[in-house]
Amino acid sequence: MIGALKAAAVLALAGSSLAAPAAVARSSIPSAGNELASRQVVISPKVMIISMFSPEREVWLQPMELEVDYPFMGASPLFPNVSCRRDRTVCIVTTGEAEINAASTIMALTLSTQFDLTSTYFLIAGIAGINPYMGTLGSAGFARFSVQSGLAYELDARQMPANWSTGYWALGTKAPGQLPNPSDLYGTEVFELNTNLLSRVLNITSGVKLNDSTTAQEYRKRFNYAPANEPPKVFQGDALCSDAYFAGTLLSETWGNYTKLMTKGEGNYSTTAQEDNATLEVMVRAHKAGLVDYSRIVLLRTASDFDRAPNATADAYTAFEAEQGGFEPAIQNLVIAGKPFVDDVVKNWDSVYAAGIAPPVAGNGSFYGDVFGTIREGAAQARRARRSIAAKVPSYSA
Ligand SMILES: *[C@@H]1O[C@H](CO)[C@@H](O)[C@H](O)[C@H]1NC(C)=O
Ligand SMILES: *[C@@H]1O[C@H](CO)[C@@H](O)[C@H](O)[C@H]1NC(C)=O
Ligand SMILES: *[C@@H]1O[C@H](CO)[C@@H](O)[C@H](O)[C@H]1NC(C)=O
Ligand SMILES: *[C@@H]1O[C@H](CO)[C@@H](O)[C@H](O)[C@H]1NC(C)=O
Ligand SMILES: *[C@@H]1O[C@H](CO)[C@@H](O)[C@H](O)[C@H]1NC(C)=O
Ligand SMILES: *[C@@H]1O[C@H](CO)[C@@H](O)[C@H](O)[C@H]1NC(C)=O
Ligand SMILES: *[C@@H]1O[C@H](CO)[C@@H](O)[C@H](O)[C@H]1NC(C)=O
Ligand SMILES: *[C@@H]1O[C@H](CO)[C@@H](O)[C@H](O)[C@H]1NC(C)=O
Ligand SMILES: CC(=O)N[C@H]1CO[C@H](CO)[C@@H](O)[C@@H]1O
Repeated sequence: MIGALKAAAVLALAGSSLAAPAAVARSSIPSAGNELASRQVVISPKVMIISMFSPEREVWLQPMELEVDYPFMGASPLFPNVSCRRDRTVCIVTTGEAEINAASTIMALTLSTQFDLTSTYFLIAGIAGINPYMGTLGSAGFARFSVQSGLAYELDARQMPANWSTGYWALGTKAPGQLPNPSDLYGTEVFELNTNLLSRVLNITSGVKLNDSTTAQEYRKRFNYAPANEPPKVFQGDALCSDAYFAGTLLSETWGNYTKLMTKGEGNYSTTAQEDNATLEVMVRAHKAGLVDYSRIVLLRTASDFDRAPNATADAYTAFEAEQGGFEPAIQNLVIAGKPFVDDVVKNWDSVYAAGIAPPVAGNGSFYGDVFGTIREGAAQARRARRSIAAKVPSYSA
């Protein structure tokens, strides 16, 4: 099976002007004392784009020339290949939708012996619902926090205590608004990314002109407040991760309140999507294993639809079903907002990105990594991990 995959990857390169990467039989790899770190076909991209389904994937293929396919074990049955530029500096993986697919695919990718991802930057780029107080249809939000909604108790709101504002409350607590004891945390509730890398990304992308549609322009006018009724912009806003596709003012406020609660007031619920908590949990584990550098992750969510109706009296279901015109601009804006970062990594690899951009010194209530503080040492830990893995990866990389 491994041999077949390796052969496919090598075959895929036939016709490329580049030589195929050295395919080294497992038996010839020097024993490094760490099987996970042994690599067979070393593809070490500078950037790996992480998309979740076909439209998010296809929009990148032509602009980034991602035309060489590498099948890998454990990939989504729908998306069996990582696709790379011919020089293999930039690649894309597609996880399949929602948390289980995201976790499974990214775990398989980080454990794959075909890739060395220890220095790779990851751009998670997907579409999302949008909080109208933070953005609008087409907006592109780069996140500091990703918060998971799924770890909650729920009563149907028709049967909740009369003085409650929502039927959801955090696991291990007695009522909405209560923070779980640290001992009750699962560890996937909140993830914080490298804010120093985020600052650079926001700087690079602040001027970009985003795509829009006339339907979206019309729909936006129903909101009588900004930024919902303004043209889309790049902004900083946090992502909420939920397998259940919720909508309406009350649930949106529920998860906005929950985001504030779980980030100790520092996060602003902005976009809502289905995968990020799962992807980031894998990245924390892979970082701890020395397989990726968690400080090199950027999370972009572009808005395809509003999470709620234009006003509190409008019918939530009608708004949910409405043709809002945000889908196509959101897909286009993944590339429009994300490509400047990808290009920056490739262009400034030697001067900036190879060494990495250290996250802030953590430990002051920071959630960098997961809420457990699994990798809270941050930059120092990441660099140590990278050095040690560099020593283990055979040096025949293409
Ligand atoms: C995956 O890559 C293989 C090898 O290049 C190719 O034959 C196959 O069509 C690709 N599958 C998809 C779904 O793109
Ligand atoms: C709701 O009512 C219960 C019982 O009367 C009380 O203990 C609780 O503090 C109230 N909760 C809120 C959020 O007011
Ligand atoms: C969110 O929190 C605010 C402020 O505490 C509260 O007024 C509101 O009812 C909450 N919304 C929901 C849906 O729980
Ligand atoms: C943002 O970019 C400008 C140049 O485009 C540069 O002068 C400035 O220092 C940058 N700021 C940060 C925080 O990177
Ligand atoms: C948005 O992208 C579509 C598809 O590429 C294009 O046809 C349209 O002109 C773009 N609109 C704007 C306002 O950029
Ligand atoms: C984001 O949250 C912070 C902290 O709660 C708050 O000060 C800030 O105004 C919020 N920003 C927006 C745009 O809502
Ligand atoms: C609320 O939205 C509905 C549907 O868009 C609209 O018919 C109604 O006039 C709006 N109400 C207010 C007060 O803006
Ligand atoms: C953390 O706290 C220490 C001591 O108060 C301070 O020196 C350091 O700058 C703080 N770091 C951050 C990232 O706020
Ligand atoms: C609701 C849900 O599926 N939550 C998941 C978030 O991701 C972590 C890690 O993969 C899972 O443990 C949770 O179950």
